[in-house]
Amino acid sequence: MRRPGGEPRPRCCARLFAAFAPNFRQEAMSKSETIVFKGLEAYRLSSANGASAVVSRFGAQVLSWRTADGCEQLFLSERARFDRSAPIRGGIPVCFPQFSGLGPLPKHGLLRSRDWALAVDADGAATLCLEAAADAASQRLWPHRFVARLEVSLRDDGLDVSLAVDNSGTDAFAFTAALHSYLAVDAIDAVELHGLAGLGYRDAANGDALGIDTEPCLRFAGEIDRVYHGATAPLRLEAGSRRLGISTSGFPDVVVWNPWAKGCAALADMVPEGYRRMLCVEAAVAHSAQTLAPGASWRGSQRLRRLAA
Ligand code: TA6
Repeated sequence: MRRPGGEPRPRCCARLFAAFAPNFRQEAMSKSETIVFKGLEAYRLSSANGASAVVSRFGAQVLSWRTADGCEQLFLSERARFDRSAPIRGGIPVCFPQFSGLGPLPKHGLLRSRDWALAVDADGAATLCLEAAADAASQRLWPHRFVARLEVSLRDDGLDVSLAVDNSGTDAFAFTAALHSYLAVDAIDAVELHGLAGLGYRDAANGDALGIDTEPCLRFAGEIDRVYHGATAPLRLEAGSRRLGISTSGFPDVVVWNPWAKGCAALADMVPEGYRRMLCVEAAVAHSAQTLAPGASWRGSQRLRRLAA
């Protein structure tokens, strides 16, 4: 995407993308371009109505999603590190092949601190696909062959993010995974999350206690770190003037995380009050691992939609 020693230049691969994604419709004036964001090589997607998104090659991480009114919808910590020495705190980190500490691998797996390659770029369309495959480093820790693809599509009123995984090896493997979305809120204690009532969860903030959500909506007054099982119905985030619809496909679970004051203070890449302006609502495979036979593929996606106030 960059000329040697020169400025990044936009790429034009719309036909290639159309072959990859037959349902793709090129939206007038939508575009993708290569940019440098906080020193990292990244891609900016723009839609005709003025919405935009930024995706870093490092971690294939969405770092910004602005709706047409200019409002940033994702939280990105002021103290996030962009020197590639650590995962970036905020946006939408990709967790694979391990969610959190559910196994022997580094927390949240192997891909959030890795450079991904551009797989398909559609100049003229606000969609982009990045790819990361097993390499010598991943195989030292996890001896399986895989190809992971992250597809990001900016819509006029929303953002679709999909993670696809192929088992390109000769043995079956099992994985857990997440799109660890950090949603921006103005004040966490004024936030309501609707759609989880009646679901069972495991609460890592409470000794992995199991519970059932009996409240009509989730409100926040302290640390929360729950995996909701079988959370496949759409959710609605109400946070003052911010209203988001959150839906998933392929991911069976939803993780809700906020570290609150004490947990936040323990994170070097967060300002002390940072927890007040974020809520992670994550699309996850976390309750039970997903098994993938040789040659088989899996795909999960999270769709964020701005709702009218
Ligand atoms: O998804 C929730 C979680 O697993 C929490 O337990 C919390 O630790 C969070 O992820 C952030 O993890 P990180 O490694 O990015 O600090």
